Amino acid sequence: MSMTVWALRRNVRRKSYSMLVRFTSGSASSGRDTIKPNEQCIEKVLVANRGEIACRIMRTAKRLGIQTVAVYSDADRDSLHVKSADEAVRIGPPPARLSYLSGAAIMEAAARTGAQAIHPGYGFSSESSDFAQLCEDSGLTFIGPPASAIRDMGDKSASKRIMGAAGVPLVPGYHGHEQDIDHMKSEAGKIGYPIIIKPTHGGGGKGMRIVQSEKDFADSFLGAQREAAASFGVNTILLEKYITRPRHIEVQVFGDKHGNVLHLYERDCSVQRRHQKIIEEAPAPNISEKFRASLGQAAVSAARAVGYYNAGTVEFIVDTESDQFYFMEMNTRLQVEHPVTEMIVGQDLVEWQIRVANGEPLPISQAEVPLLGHAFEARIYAENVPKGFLPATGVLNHYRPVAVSSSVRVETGVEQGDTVSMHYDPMIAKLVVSGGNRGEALVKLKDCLSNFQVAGVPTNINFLQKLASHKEFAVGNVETHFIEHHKTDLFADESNPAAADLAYKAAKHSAALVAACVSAIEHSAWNESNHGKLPSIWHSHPPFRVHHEAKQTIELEWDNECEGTGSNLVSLGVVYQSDGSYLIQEGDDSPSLEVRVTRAGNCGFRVEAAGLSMNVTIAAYLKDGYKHIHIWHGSEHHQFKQKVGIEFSGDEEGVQHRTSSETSSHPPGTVVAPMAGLVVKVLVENEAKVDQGQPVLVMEAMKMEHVVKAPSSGSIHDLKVKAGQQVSDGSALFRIQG
Ligand code: MV4
Repeated sequence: MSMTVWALRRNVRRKSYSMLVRFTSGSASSGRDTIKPNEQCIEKVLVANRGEIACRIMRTAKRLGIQTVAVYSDADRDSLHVKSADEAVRIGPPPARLSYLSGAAIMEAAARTGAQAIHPGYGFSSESSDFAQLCEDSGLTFIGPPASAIRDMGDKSASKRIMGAAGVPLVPGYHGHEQDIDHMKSEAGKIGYPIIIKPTHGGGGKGMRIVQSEKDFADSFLGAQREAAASFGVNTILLEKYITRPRHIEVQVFGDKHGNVLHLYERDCSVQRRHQKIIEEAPAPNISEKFRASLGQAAVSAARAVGYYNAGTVEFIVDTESDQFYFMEMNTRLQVEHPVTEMIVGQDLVEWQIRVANGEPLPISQAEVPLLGHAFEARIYAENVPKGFLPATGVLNHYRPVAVSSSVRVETGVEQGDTVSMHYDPMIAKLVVSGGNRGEALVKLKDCLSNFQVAGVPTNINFLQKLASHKEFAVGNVETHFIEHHKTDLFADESNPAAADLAYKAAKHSAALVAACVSAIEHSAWNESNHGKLPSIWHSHPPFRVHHEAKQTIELEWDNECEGTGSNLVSLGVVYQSDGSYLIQEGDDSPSLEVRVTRAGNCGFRVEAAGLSMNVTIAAYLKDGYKHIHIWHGSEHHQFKQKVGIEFSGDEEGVQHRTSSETSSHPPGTVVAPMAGLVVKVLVENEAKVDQGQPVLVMEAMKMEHVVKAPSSGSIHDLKVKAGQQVSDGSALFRIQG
């Protein structure tokens, strides 16, 4: 789409960026502005970032025929952004200040690879005027705004003075240099309480204080000063009238080096938590065309006031009581949520950034900016929602984002098997969807969220689904306190027994499907392990009946998101019937469910239960002495865990040693196989005395070795497995007797 637009302006079709540069250099008359014939030409770009944004920038660079250089810390050696680049340079150890924030290491990487330009992405050095200056001083093109604009906008008081002078609406407030407490207090009195105190440098809500009345002013002011000094190295403060129920609406602006500035409509980013945006959308819902046009004009005035070029965002808060909008700050970078704008204007903003950095004029005029429907972005984080949104780390044992299309984008920097580390932002992916209107886009958002599969680390996907499904969200009633105002609807509520009962019923049904699918895996694993050793008759369909007519018990513990809601144990009887189906019975007196299972590829199953046929995905992994099993079907996702009877090498210290006696029908002290796999080595013999933690045998599954250790000291009995033997999940390996 964007290529077409650029091509149309110059009335020529192009395939690569270098062709375009040659063309524009020689055809100054076709552009809005004269382009110098000695136009610089970016042929190799270094991306000074990691994760999804590094991948996203490199994708556009590649499409334009530009070579890409990634930089990486030791924690990211095998990351997707490194694999996505033509070349990659190690820049230091995991801590960002020693790698991604090291200007010197990045300059060296650029020199070593011959990159002519640096794209900073967002975060890290993207809003450092020093870094922008360092690039220019090193003869590199900084793909971003002029260093002076970064500096101007970095000081929130200075930026407000500039914007006020340019006629951009400001919240009544005080942005002066005089910082004496008595002077500030009298300014606060003039503004009228409640007021908000903000540090002039830094952002993200840090150091901000809401003051309800004059008696609280001194404490809040001094506290904010201390926090600002500690966090930003500058203790200057500004004061504003506090807007109680604002919306956060920001306008995407773009300027070129020829003085052209335009806006690409607005995004509503009101749905946030602790200044962390969660769902963003474009355009903003429930605003008039007139209001939209005023916002756009104010944003363009703001950008012009600082001689802006490249991508920028002008942030406003909108007072939902008075419908007034006010300038808050200007972000001088490409923002995380830029894809929702790209979706509604059909443009590639990274392409615009590169071309503008290269000296080209903007490809379209304000009047030519289309408004194509509606888009949402949901940020998928590795975090523990019930534990107060604590950032989570760990291995993405199962990672299957939704399929992308012209209306669905998945911006991600990770793959299945990657580790979400503690060193960086725990964002796993951005899910971006668009539709002809808000309703269509919202349906798609909910559908994609329910099909976005992540297992291994806890995520906020379920929470995002609740947000997207909220009735107030459906009608676009968003504001910055949305999550707080609707917390009873958004968080699992123990005090609502009807809802809890419904959730438990749904989980129990999913558990029955898990039991059937797991049994099917065991059966086929058994068949595969005996392949070639049994007459061919056993390989016919239905598979060999391992436990024909015998009742097996599977116990699952529902990993309920809502803690403390009583027992989450589900005990399931499984009977394999002669027609190949499974009879699953929950408890002893509930009716049994007949389930037919057909395997459908890796992790996939076709399942028919009580006449309902559906696609099911199952993922399982071992962690912290538990086997975790996830199931996805329809719009449901449930997770269960089972205690495993062994400990694995590589497990964390202090993990409880567990034997199957607590969970199954094996004799006490039995150690069971945690998964279907191959016994590689048996290290001890029957009757041998072993110490607690001593390796007994080595298993291999999924190309990984697991050392099965003695759960306690004692002697080994009933050790019947031999090296080379395939064992099924949960089967007895040996028994330990104290
Ligand atoms: C405000 C405000 C109300 N009144 N300014 C927060 C981040 C920064 N970019 C602007 N922010 C705000 N500025 C005035 N004059 C409300 C916010 C705000 C907020 C404030 C406290 C706690 C949570 C908040 C969430 C979003 C916005």
